[in-house]
Amino acid sequence: MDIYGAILSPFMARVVLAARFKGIKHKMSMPKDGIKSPAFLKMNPLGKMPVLKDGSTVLFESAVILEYLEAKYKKKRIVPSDAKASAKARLIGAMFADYAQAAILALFPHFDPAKRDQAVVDAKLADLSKALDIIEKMIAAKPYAAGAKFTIADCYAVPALFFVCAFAPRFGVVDPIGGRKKLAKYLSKAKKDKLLGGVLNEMEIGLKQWESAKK
Ligand SMILES: N[C@@H](CCC(=O)N[C@@H](CS)C(=O)NCC(=O)O)C(=O)O
Repeated sequence: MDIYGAILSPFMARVVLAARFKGIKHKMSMPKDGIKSPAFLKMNPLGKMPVLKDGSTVLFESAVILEYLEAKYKKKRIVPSDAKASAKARLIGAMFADYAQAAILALFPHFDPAKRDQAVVDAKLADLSKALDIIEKMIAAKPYAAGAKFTIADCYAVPALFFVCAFAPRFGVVDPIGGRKKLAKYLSKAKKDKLLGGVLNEMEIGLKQWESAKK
């Protein structure tokens, strides 16, 4: 199986986490001529990463890819079979992806302090803070996001937290986790976890490469 994209992308990282957790043999790579090349656009007309190629099956949209992996590789599940536990894991995942990560990504066009729209920045930072407050109430951190076991919630949580911690300080939020104790505990445990910590390290390396390529 091939997974196309770069691990720095939180959308890519969530898929890689699921594939590694499930022990799926795969190759991770950037498409040879980039994500806007005709060959890549044939696989994903949106020209976005990740793309999964499994034999004749070609998929894009990370949430759909996660569903595919879960349906095909059932031995190590990322979605609990119990309805309540499944909803809990999905809800935590949605808070990270659709609110915390989305708020950070919305700040990207405002990197340059000289060109930024401060009103938008303030609004998005408020959204981020609200999302993290809600997550603080929901997250288990025991040690995983939804409880004692790795779930889909962790696939969404760790890449989103990486982005929050890497980019919020650039907008003046020095300590984005703040006094949120469970979130801080979760992140500190994730850093020590082989799978989650490994991806956090790779994202850090990816960030450094991205930054030096921009110079
Ligand atoms: N909804 C998509 C979002 C994917 C996405 O936005 N990927 C970014 C990387 S972080 C990308 O490829 N952006 C390039 C572009 O939009 O031109 C998913 O979940 O897979």
